Amino acid sequence: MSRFIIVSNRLPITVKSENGVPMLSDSAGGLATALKGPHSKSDSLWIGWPGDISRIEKDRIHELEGKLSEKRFSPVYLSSSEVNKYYEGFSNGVIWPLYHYLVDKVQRSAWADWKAYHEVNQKFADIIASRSSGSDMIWIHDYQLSLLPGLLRKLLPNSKIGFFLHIPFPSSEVFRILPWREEILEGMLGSDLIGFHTYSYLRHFKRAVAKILGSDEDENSEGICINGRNISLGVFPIGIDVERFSSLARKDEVQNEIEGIRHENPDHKILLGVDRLDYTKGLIRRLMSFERLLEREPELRGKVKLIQVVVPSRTKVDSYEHLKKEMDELVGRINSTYGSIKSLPVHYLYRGISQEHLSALYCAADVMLVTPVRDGMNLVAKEFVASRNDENGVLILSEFAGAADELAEALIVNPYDVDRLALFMKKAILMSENEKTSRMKRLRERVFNYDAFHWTSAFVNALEKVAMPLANQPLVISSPDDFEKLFEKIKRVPEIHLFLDYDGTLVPFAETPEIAVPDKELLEIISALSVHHGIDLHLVSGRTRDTLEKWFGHFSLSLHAEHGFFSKMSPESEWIQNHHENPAWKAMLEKLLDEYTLETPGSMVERKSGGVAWHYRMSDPEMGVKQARNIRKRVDIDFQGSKVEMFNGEKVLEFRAKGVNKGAVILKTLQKNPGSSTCIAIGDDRTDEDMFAVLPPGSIGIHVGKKNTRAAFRFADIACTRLFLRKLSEL
Ligand code: GDG
Repeated sequence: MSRFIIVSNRLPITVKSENGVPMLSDSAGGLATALKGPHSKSDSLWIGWPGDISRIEKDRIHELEGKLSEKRFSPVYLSSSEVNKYYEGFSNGVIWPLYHYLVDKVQRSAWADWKAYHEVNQKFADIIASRSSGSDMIWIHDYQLSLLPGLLRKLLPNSKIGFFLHIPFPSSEVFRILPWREEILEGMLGSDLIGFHTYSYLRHFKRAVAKILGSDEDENSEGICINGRNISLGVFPIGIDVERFSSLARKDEVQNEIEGIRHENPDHKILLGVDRLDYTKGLIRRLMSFERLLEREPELRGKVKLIQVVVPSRTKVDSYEHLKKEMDELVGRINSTYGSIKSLPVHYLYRGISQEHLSALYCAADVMLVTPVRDGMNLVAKEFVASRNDENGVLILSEFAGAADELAEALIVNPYDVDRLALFMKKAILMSENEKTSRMKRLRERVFNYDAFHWTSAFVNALEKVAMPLANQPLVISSPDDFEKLFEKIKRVPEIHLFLDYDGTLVPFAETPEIAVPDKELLEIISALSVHHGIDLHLVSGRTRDTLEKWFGHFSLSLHAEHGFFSKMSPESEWIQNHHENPAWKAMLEKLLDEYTLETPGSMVERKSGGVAWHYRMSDPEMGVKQARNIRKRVDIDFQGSKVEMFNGEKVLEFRAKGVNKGAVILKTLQKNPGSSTCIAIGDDRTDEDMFAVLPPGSIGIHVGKKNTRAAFRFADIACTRLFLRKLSEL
């Protein structure tokens, strides 16, 4: 029976030991809250690390497991070395700073923890696979587990896998710093659906895939097509449990505490910050702005105070220890300069506080400061809004927090601009009651409508809808055993017509077409096939006659140049032109393509007799795709009625006379050889699909690579094609 499985680095509980007896307490984090609903309502399983259990006595572990299992939690135990390397090291020392654009905070020593990161992701994959029915819906969370979808896909090909990234996905310019960028992207792409908080994170991801893995960037599509699979991408901004925060704020105990906070300095305006100690949170710049406010606005001195709660975290890491020291010094400087015997401008609490206390602070604040230099979403901003049943209070929100995309009625600031942030603090303090209420009303509407439960159901519904993987997918052929099965099909046939594409099928793509010269190994394979009595060999390429002649003219085979515009059936015969249209459009088209080539660095025009091609392999991928689209639009209009056909190849836009295509080459061959109709066609791009489309029954179509195809079989790469052809020549 299939189930819903949630996977996160940490289980949403804390394990404590009371005299060696394991005790569980629920954690109130954002993720735990958001997923509490679906986890309690369904028969789901939640898999993750239960935290440090070293204090639990060995013979009590089964008791712990019983308690976990009652809550449908399934533990992944991690050793202290695994926690140090996978979690503290690679996740928090490399990915965390890099994805938050803080490249100088990347810990050089944690670079070496990649191996442990990979191993722990594999450990999660093995444990999930052992607990899965094989067709479950699995929702994986966050950057600690970015390899997991890919590893799991190999073990559970029929499961639906969703992945949500809770932190930003950075610009591809920053992401590509990572030496393991391919592995991380391929890991995430094992999913069927990948969710992000904002559209810009999604764009960055798509761009990184195009740039690093070389997929075509299709702006019109919401997803990515790679490895023969479609992966959906979506924007799902996380919400909070609004009712919990709103009702907490109404509790008597909280109301009393609000009175207490206000009573302490009744004429003071309160600015509030609540953050985990982290360099992403913009704490130093926030304090500097507050200092600037006091420096520039003497009349506010003694009338404003900043309450800053900082929750200790990652205390053993140098950069965090340094940040703590900087904070202490800055708070000391501000308080000693602007404080008085009666009051201090900064109230700095370096500890976690209770939910009730937090709620009281949210309600007592005149201004909430959420000014991270980078933050995936930031839940504090939403919790503040949900707590303000009085529709009062001003939210100052960094434009670099994901929440800024949703909470437009906040005062949106650049946290790096210390002067301006100080000005915004003043603006917020002096804001009229009317303006505060009207802004807060709108903020509350948004936060209440898109709450935690909306977030969960939006993601789960989208995951339910994504196409089931592997239906109608070509069979992957990878080993000599697999070849044997194919050979069984053709062994009894007297003659095989073998149609081979060249670029991307027999040789890898080179930066420019002229570099992709056949190597010694390939020439040996072609030579062996060409002398085989049972094989009628055809090379069907988009290349020109001259090139094919130069490289393969001396072999006993048929050459088809420019997608079949010209053919040469043997070394002795002449080239024949299969189509007799005079391409009147060609000169005009070449002129147009020359113009685009000038505007598009890295692009080039390839002139052929029957057509022309515009290559953009070497261009910036986004620009190349955009310019190709512009060219298509121009051609659609300017060449209406011309007998020109255009299509996208592998980073190339091809133009040729209508009716010329590789499929026509196969049809002509079969016409000449009625009765013996077994064909093998091997190719990698869109032009080869024309061959697969016309293959008669009993034939074999093989796509090389990772694209969607109508071929029934797939080779992973060129090495596989070559191995197959070598074995075929030995039959
Ligand atoms: C990741 C992303 C994204 C803080 N101090 C106290 C306290 N808190 C609670 C807040 C809030 C949470 O911690 C912090 O919110 P974040 O948004 O930073 O959440 P994280 O899970 O740390 O971070 C982030 C989030 O995932 C969700 O996708 O928004 O961008 O980095 O809930 O209330 N709670 C209590 N005492 C405190 O002193 N009780």
